[in-house]
Amino acid sequence: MAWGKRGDMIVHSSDPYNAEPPRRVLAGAELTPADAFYVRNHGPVPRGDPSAHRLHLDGLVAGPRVWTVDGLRSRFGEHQVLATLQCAGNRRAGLNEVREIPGQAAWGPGATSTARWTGVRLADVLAEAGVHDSAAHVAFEAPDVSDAADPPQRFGGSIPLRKAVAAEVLLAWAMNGERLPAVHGAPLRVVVPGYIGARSVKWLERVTLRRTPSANWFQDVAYRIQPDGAGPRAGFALGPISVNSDVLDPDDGARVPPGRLRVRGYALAGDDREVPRVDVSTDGGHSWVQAELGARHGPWSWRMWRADLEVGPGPLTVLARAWDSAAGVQPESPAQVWNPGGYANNAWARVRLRVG
Ligand SMILES: Nc1nc2c(c(=O)[nH]1)N[C@H]1C(S)=C(S)[C@@H](COP(=O)(O)O)O[C@H]1N2
Ligand SMILES: [Mo]
Repeated sequence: MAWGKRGDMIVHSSDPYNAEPPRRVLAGAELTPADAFYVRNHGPVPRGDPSAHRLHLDGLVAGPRVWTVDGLRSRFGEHQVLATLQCAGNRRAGLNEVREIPGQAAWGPGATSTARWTGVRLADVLAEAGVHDSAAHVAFEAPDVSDAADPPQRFGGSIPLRKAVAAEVLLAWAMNGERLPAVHGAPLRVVVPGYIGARSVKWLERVTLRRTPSANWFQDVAYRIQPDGAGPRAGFALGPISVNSDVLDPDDGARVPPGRLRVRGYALAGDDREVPRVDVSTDGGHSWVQAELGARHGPWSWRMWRADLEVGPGPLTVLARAWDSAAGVQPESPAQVWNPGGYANNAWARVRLRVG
């Protein structure tokens, strides 16, 4: 199987490799096994010798540094974070139903996966180098060159300095206790919990302290919420993700027997918010019942949920919506959040079933 993934991955493109697991596979586990974890690549996976890898730290720092992965491991304390990555293109398929977004893959809800990441804190590495007062953003760059960018360029992006120095942001070499697989960024990636997946740059080669956000195409042009019909740099760059959920089981379009129906799904709140409540409706959103929430793992991880419904024969639409701890709630319809890039669809989850 390509890149060590399961045979039933939904492959959006094979070169570069982009794939998400089917809904029911995600439903099975709080931690997504590496062979099911979604993959989002904008260019070829770098082929360099991992032991020759270097991390360059430069820009507005007192002392620029060059680190090996072993050097980072021996100099700084090791930390772990249980964190969900979610691509901003997750659930784009729902936006396509409103109006087609040309040239972008129709991702389902599976561009969301959770792992336990091991690494050093970016905060510790930055403190050691001495961050200049004028620095406000931390830019990341990797060696993979993407033809999707205009002009073609390396993949990169940035996060605000105040996020970069937060304890949850790691330079990671392992996921779920195993060395990072090549396709997930070996030997080193940054993990930015609570932010769109694009900021968790894989094969991380350069960290640059700047006054302004990264000028990389993937920060400055792509991964933005643009107004309809506006120019490429209009709108705003995505950062923290918005509260979201989806149904993972049963699958959209499934046939289920009448009687008790167990519905399962995930919910995820952005940045440092949590998911205190998930609602499910079978009457178009007139009335809602509260789902039972799974284990609480803190703000950086999704929260699994389930609801037991009594269902009679006929067509049935199951809706779900999550709330976050700032009382943010998912909007009803993808038409409310449609945007030209097809990002951040967090409209109510909706699966259409046939009972009987
Ligand atoms: N170097 C590099 N880093 C990258 C990307 C990429 O194409 N190149 N894709 C980003 C995007 S858009 C997402 S959603 C996540 C996906 O991480 P995964 O492939 O490990 O699931 O990686 C991010 N980091
Ligand atoms: Mo992404």
